[in-house]
Amino acid sequence: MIETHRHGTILAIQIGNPPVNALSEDVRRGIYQAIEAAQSDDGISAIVIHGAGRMFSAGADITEFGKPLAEPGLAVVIDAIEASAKPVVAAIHGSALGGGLEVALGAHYRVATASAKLGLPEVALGLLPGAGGTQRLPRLVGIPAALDMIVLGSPISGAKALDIDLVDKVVPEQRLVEDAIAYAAKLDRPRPTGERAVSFDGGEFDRFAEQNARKIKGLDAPQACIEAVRAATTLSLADGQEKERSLFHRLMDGAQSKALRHAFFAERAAAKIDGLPKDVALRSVAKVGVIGAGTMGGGISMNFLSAGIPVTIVEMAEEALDRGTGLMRKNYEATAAKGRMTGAQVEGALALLTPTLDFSALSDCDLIIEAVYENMDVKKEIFARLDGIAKPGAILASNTSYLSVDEIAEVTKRPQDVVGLHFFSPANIMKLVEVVRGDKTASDVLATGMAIARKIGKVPVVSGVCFGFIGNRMLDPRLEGAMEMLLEGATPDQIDRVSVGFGMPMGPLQMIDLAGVDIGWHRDPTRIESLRDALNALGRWGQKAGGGFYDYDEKRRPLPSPAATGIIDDYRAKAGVTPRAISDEEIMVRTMHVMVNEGAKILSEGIAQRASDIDVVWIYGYGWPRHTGGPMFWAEQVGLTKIVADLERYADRLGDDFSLSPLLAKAARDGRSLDQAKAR
Ligand code: HSC
Repeated sequence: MIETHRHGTILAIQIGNPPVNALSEDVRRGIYQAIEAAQSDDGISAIVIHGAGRMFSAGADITEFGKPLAEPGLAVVIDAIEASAKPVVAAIHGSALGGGLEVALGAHYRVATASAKLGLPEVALGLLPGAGGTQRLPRLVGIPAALDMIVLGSPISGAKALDIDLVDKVVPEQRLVEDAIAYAAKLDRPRPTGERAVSFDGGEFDRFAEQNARKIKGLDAPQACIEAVRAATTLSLADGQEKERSLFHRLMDGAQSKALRHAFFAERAAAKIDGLPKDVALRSVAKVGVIGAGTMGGGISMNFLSAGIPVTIVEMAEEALDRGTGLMRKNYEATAAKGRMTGAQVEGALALLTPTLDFSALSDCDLIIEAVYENMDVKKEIFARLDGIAKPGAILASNTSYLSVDEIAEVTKRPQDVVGLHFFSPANIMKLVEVVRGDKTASDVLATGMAIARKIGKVPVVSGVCFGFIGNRMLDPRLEGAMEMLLEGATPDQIDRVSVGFGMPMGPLQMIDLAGVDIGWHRDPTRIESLRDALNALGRWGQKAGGGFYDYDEKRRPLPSPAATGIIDDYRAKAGVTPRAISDEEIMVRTMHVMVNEGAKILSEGIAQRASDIDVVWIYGYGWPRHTGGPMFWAEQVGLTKIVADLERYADRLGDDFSLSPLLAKAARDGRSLDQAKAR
């Protein structure tokens, strides 16, 4: 765990706790003992702390959270580092995150590689830096930079850290330890961070709160982070740390941190595929083909281009191809205008794109993704053609959001090479990719699908084949419930407010407005068999048509629509429905609980490998509020017994298609989690 080496009079303390050098009990004890022993060793003039392997340290060992804290605590170790009478240098490569950076802040001097990542991401776990970070960082870099790093959790590079005086020197990675030792050899005294005063003018907090109000609204941890940093401006290090500690414990015991820590591990668990050997050899993906230059095809292509992977994009007509590539350029330029890309990066990405009308240009691609509209016959025709031209071993993927990957694979002579790669709109931004495992999908194809999704910055989750896979299958009862309640008497605003109040980015009807009220519409304005038909017949197709359930202002904010209200009232009257009052509780059950019920079915059928995979799908695909942990975690926190009781209470309003998931009923009855109930 901890190794020490002497280099002349310099003691190097190496943290070795793979894979991320988490500061587990043994590591803490090892550092503490080495620092203490060095104090009375006349042969040691200075100390260097560095990490073995990929990084300095990813911070406290999150797996220890929730268990009794074993001594020495991290704050004690860091205080001992700072109190060292011999200068201590932290030598940082890879990542120094959370408690890892706090160790470096306790050191008297810091050297880092230019590409190292330094950050305090505790806020993403619903916590704050609890080992002195909120007190030491402002003393080193001032309030504005400290607030950015602590409250927003955004890491910075070693190069940027040098600019803001967080590190003293940037050195090349291959000479990190050697240069840190040489640096330490020249130091003659310690320089405790805690002895510095914080410079501030008082206005920093208000300015920060104003600029970031939207990002931190309703979240416990950012508020506590601000409070802790504020303490650094008035209290001594010791008193500030005490304040920090009490805020840390309050957050640790709260529901939000529990949910956020669940989300952290859920995301990593999703990377693990049942029944797949860990060492399965991946197929190489050096060139990608995309069929269809529509919004999805364009967005999907951008992900690969941005990751430096060449893309050949195929369309049927010149006009569609030009429109698609034009939109990609526009999107890239918008990103550049926000300062997130340079002009050279935009041109570099687009230079990797080959637009063509020639289908056979896909013959040298390693992965080909079909992204045309949802029609099984069209998809089958494309895959049959692909089978004829794709090179042996190429992965053939469909971006279908509902259709059977097995049925698509059947038209080829290589169903083992076929997989679903379901991106979410807008595909260049949304992080989720459902990697759909067909009956015959080969292990290496599945594993490559997961790996390539990660490579382009996505969060992949494996789904089995069913109509709508994990996400859209759960979306269906949610949207249906909303439409039915609208007919029964609720207003769009009343329905959506329940979801938005819960923390969703938008309600179900706002979502239909965004996707298009006319999706799947028969396009016959005289045939009015549903409320949706009635809206469509009068051109209320959603945002793209200026309005659907809502009108929209120039900032695309939804406004109550007298026109939509008129159409809804009229349709209700014609359908003989007398509107009734609908409670927020009923809306909750019919838009949220029904999803949990469908999720439980998805789990019991093996479409999702584990309940937490479903949470990841909803957090990254639909903006489910991360601080509630995802729908399945949320349901378990509410209590499955309550979820079941609520569903049963409204059973007669849930429609003939509704049936209670036997797995959900069993888990509730036995007082177990859904995964436990499934395993039995
Ligand atoms: C913290 O530091 C709190 C402190 O402020 C003070 C606490 C003191 C409290 C005192 C009381 C008052 N621990 O992500 P990967 C695992 S909070 C344990 O796939 P990458 C991960 O689960 C911490 N395990 O790798 C996975 O395990 P699996 C603040 C951790 O290369 C494996 O390592 N720090 C862990 O893509 C590989 O991870 C953070 O929030 C940890 N800290 O990314 C940083 N970190 O293989 C969290 C990772 O079994 N970590 N694991 O699935 C990360 O952001 C990423 O892991 C890295 C590496 C960017 C480091």
